Parts: sequence; structure tokens; C-alpha cells
Amino acid sequence: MKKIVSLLCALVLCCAMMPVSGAFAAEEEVAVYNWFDYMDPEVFDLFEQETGIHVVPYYFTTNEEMIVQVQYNPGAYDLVFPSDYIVEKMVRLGMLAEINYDNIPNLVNIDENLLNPDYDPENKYSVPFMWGTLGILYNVTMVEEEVDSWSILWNEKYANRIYMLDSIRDTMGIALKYLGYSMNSTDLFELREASDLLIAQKPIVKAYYVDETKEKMAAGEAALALMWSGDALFAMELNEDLDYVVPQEGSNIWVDPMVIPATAKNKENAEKLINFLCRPDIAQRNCEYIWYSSPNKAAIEAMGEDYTENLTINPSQDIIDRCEFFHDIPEDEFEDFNDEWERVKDAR
Ligand code: N2P
Repeated sequence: MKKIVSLLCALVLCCAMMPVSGAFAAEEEVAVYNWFDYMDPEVFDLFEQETGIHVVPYYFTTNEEMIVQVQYNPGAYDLVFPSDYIVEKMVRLGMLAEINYDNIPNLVNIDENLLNPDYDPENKYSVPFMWGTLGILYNVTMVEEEVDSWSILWNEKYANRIYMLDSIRDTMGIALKYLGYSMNSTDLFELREASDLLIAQKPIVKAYYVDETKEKMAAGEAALALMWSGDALFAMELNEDLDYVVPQEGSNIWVDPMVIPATAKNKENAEKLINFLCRPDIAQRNCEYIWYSSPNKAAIEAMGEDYTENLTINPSQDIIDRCEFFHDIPEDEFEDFNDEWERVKDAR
């Protein structure tokens, strides 16, 4: 009996020590953590066919949800798509790996104006994927007056026909902007004014959504929605009664780059995927699927007037000039911001 046991033990040990090889080798993969609806689904298939690297996709809805997941699941993600101000935060917290640009020759296609940005001054950690604005998506058959001010989102005539974004920086941001303050304010009195304004608006808001809004607006379920430019254009492609505007008081302009967490297990595969996504035909394919603004010069050239003549995807300098970028607000200063947003969420 003893002999059988020790033989079995030896066998188990032997198996455990055997090098993983041949058919047992782990498949090459890259774990991608992206926004919902932010990539043509066929793009990952094409990448897999060309490289043999299997893409494992994960999805998030807001930056704030995403960064917590990356912090608490080290090694889970190889490529992530945070917005500019969250890149700033991730750099500050030492959460990102430096990108090896030898692996990204397609960087030449990216517009120089979007390189070396404030959120990553030497472009050590990030490559732009898409950019856009925050504005109002509205149904021209349901709204009588000209839409050019945030004030319309407080007009009781549209009670129960307004969607707001369930996203702290966006919704608090436009309330701050409507009041004439910076979207990056940390002043408690300004934040309190903004949250009071949103609480006063709450009875006429139909719902706070993020990803659902585009389909619901396309289906004519509301008159006005706070929305990002690409999701707005996605809905406008489905329903010709929809239009999009960046209000006169100003708004947010943003860039969503691609970054590699410092804990990534497949860094080189992530770089291969970044390079693939910077290829002009792939960037064009994505742009024509999700309708956000592209940083890819070659893709824009290929899209021609369909792209350049469209003010939603290619905003004028005038629109850009009245927008500001969000910036990272360090945790201790962000407490008031959070508390005021919680007041809004908890209000009836
Ligand atoms: C797409 C999300 C767009 C990202 N569903 C806005 N920064």
C-alpha cells in the first residue's frame, strides 16, 4: 500500500514539474478593458486572425468604476481605455507601464496635436484612441426652441423627457459650467450650488443612464439627453430627427487614450494591439462604427467630407474653444465633489 501511495505521489509531483509545452501551452492572449460600445466588434476578430493573439474583452461604463477594478485586480487587464483625467490619476498613482514605441510604428498616423498632451506630457504611457465632446442630443420634432444653452435641461416643459448621464464628472460638470464655474472646481460653495441645481432638476429627469441613452433617444423615448458626441452621432444615424449641440456656456472636450497597466501580464501583446488599432483602415472602421472623433490622420483623410463636414464628429474651432478638459482631482480634494454627487443621487 505504502509503495502505491509513494508511486502516486511521485507521479503527481512529476506531472506538476513537467514543462507546459506543445498542446498544453497557454494560448497567447491580451485582456482588454474598454467602454461598452466603443469598438467595432469585428476588429478583435481581425486582430486574432492576423496575429493569433486571442482578445479577452471586459467592459465598463464609467471611468470611476474602471479605475477601481484595475486597482483591485492586478494583472487582470493588459490594455485599458481611460479618459485623459484618469490617465493623469493613474500616472500619479504609478498604475501605468511605459509603452515601448518600437512596437508601435503606426504612431506616425496619429495627429501631432494630440501627442504629448497635458495628461501625459511625454507620451510615455498613452496613445490616443478617440476624442469627443459632451453636449445635448435632442429630438427636433419634440423641442420647440433653439437648443444652445444648458438651461433647456431645466425647462419644465420637457418634464420626464430628459435623460442625464449617470457619470459624476459629466453631470456635475455641466451644472458647474451652467453656473459659470470651471468643471474642475473643488470649491465647496460652487459644488454645493451645482448639486442644488441638479437636485432642483431631478423631478423633471426621466432617468440617469449612460450606455442605454443612445438607443432610447433613437427610439424617440425622450426629447433631450446629456450625451457624448459619438453616442449622439450613433443615435443620429438611426433617427434623422435627432441633432447634437455643444451649448454656448461651454462644456467638456476629452481624449480617451489606450494605456497598459503596470501589472499587465501581456504587455507586448497589448502593444501589438495598440499598433493594430492605429492602422488607418482599422481606425477608420472603428470611427465609422462608433462615431467618435478619430486622432488618426490617415483614417480621416480616407473618410473625406463625410468626416470633415460633420460638426458633431469634427467640431469647429469655435466649439473647441468654449470647452475645457477635465483634470485629475486628488482623492482628498475629491471628497466634497463625491459628497455633493451623492446628495444628488439620493435626492427624490
Ligand atoms: C462609449 C463611451 C464613450 C466614452 N460608449 C466617453 N469618454
